[in-house]
Amino acid sequence: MKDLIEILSHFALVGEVIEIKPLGAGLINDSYKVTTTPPEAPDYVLQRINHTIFTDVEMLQNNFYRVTTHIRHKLEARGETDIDRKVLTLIPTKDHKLYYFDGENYWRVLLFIHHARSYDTVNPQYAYQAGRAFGDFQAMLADIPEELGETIPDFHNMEFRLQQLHEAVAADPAGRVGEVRPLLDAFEQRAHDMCRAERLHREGKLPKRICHCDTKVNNMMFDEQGRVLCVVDLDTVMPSYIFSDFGDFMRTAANTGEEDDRNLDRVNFDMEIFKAFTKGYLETARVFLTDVETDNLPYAATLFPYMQAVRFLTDYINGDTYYKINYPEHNLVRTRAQFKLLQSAEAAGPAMKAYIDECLGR
Ligand code: GN1
Ligand code: MG
Repeated sequence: MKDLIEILSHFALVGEVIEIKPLGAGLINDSYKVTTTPPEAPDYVLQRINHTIFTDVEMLQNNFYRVTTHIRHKLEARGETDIDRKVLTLIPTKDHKLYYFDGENYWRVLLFIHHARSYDTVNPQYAYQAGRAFGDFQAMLADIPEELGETIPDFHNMEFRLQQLHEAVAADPAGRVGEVRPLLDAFEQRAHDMCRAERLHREGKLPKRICHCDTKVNNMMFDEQGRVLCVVDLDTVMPSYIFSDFGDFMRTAANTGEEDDRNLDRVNFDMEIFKAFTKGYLETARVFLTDVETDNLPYAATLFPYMQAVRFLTDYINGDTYYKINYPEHNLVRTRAQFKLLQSAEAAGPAMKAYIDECLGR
């Protein structure tokens, strides 16, 4: 607490800090809620940036600043009110920098959004709203003037993720490859088809756009009336295929079980959530989407459970060096749950296509 206060003293805060407590359950950064006095003074979120994952903190924070400033201007132009709750606000340091480096760690401060909450599961009504919000997020960023950097190069590049898996298997540093052979075989069978996005991109048929790239359902804030306020967790906002945002939302929200469910019977692809999100997403995003993009939305819904399964399994084989784990086989349990979700999404492919055609009136 004392150290955190020292860190906060470098930022241009209003009010005096009276409480700092851990916030949220992200797998990557550490976050704290910072309460200040007097009560009218804003509260903040202090975050320690995981710079082993986001190695270029300068680029990360520049992207963050550009994206939030661009969205803020769009909201102002639309005449929106209460804008501080509808887009994240970075608080600079006293020497006008976007982060503070204490010699060991990188820190940033954001304005805390009051009376907002996120959910780990959503009903169709919320999914519809989230679809509209993520489509709108992409639409607002479609004309951002500067080129954004890739904060994690090849983040959602399926060919690259498979290559990482192959390297892990070849090295087998934790001696775990033997026990996961059947999973590896199942992943190999699908590898070619799952790399379709990279092929389409190379053929010039699929653009990269500014995407959120971590559209987990809990990265969306709702107000007390259940209306979407804003999208949070902007570290991975970067150029990608729109499949990233569509697919990762489905992966997390359209799963009837948990991301790390041990009971695979609970894990299934929920078509009601798919329909609700897709309807909202197409309403705000169809103005800029191409046919190749819309035709491949069912593929995106399978790509992300697959990619996440590959990433979890790679980390398991590497001896759990990337994701925070709660018990030794956690990454393997996560892998199996994502694989089950993939199989369920694959089975729903024709129904997904039919629904998209219906939405687009074709
Ligand atoms: C990580 O930290 P969190 O939970 O928002 C990861 C995502 C994964 C997700 C899996 C930078 O996100 O890509 O989909 O875990 N973020 C990074 O739960 O790797
Ligand atoms: Mg998150």
